[in-house]
Amino acid sequence: MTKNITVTTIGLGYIGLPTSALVAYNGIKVCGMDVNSEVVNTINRGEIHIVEPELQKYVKRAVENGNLKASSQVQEADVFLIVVPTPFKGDHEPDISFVEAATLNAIPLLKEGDLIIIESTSPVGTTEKMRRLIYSKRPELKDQIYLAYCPERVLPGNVMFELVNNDRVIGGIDEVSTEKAIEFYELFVKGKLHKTNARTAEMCKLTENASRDVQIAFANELSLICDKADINVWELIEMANKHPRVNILQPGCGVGGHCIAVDPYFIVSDYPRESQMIGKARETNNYKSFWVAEKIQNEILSFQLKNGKSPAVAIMGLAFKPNIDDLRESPAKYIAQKVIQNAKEEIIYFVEPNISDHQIFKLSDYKDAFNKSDIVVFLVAHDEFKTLKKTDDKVIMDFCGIYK
Ligand code: SAJ
Repeated sequence: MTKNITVTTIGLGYIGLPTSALVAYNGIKVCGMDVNSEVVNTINRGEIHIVEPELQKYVKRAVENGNLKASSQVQEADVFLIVVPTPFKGDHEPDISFVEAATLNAIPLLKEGDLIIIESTSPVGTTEKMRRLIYSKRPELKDQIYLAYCPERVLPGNVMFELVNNDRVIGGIDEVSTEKAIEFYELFVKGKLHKTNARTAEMCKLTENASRDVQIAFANELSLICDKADINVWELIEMANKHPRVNILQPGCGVGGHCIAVDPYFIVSDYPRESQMIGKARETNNYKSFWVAEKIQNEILSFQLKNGKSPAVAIMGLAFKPNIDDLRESPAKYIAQKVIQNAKEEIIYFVEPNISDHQIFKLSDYKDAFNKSDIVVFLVAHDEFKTLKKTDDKVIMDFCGIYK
């Protein structure tokens, strides 16, 4: 495959836009499609609608040299990349309707020799389903096109680096599709490209995130045990990790984001009997947030009983993980909401140094909130918080290891 191809990406979000920009940056003509016309206009001005380091530079350059344009319509191309969300429907069942809609949009434009790649996180069997859908509408294309699944595995905040340097797992519906997809990624990926089949590639993405979820659940479970056993969980984990074959992750106030707290359900939903541990890990990580909210409530009550007045409380951190501005599916945000719901007379300061304002939470400066509060609750281990000195006149509730 040469760089003389044309690419259409369907979906210009957190993965679709960086991927489109990177491919275009490498000298390939890309037309990105998004249903949101504001997103389309923003990109065509060379600007971006998401927060991601380095992305602006790539988009600006690619739009200016004419290799990247955005459109509300799917355009004809040699390679179609489907990078749309797969949310939930009902009780944590994966909803692949966006992947289906994207495929249906591309179908009338397909021609012999085209390559279609699905990158959206998808339940096992989705790529085969899309093959059936394509052939049902265009039977003459049977065995004339290539179709593969290749999950993204980039970490928000480091996307532009990881898109180039991470290894990729690529699984076609047949060997020749796998080969074609490998040729495509070779045009812009430096990491190794690993061949497999579509079902394994689909499950691989779900497995990666479920594996991390299970490991975090283990750490969170330990934190509950240690709370009862009067042991410092951070010290315990540090000590246990001195063993050459033990590597325990960190407990926190729950698991958030749009991937790790979501993808394991795609396995549980399709294989409920077999996925006991994966399902239990989801429960444990969700329970941890509930437990933290209860702990805060109890601490507020005991302060009132002891001092005959309501405390001032600082809720430190709202993002779903340290040093980012992303509040989607954030356990800290859930806990903050619980604290508001239960609040009576106490003053509550909400702190999130990575954003300037929020619709629900009136935000305070982190040093001010810390100094003015009787109870300080650390929910997210943002770097700023680590500079605050512990004092004996405050109750410190450290759920994310600020002072570990
Ligand atoms: N967390 C802990 N303890 C830890 C590590 C994380 O409580 O020791 C929590 C975080 O605070 C956060 C959640 O887990 O709430 C998820 O954070 P993360 O940094 O583990 O992962 P994400 O969601 O930012 O990105 C993950 C990555 N997957 C894996 O590491 C297996 C990334 O590579 C994927 O591309 C991304 O999901 C995705 O898009 O699927």
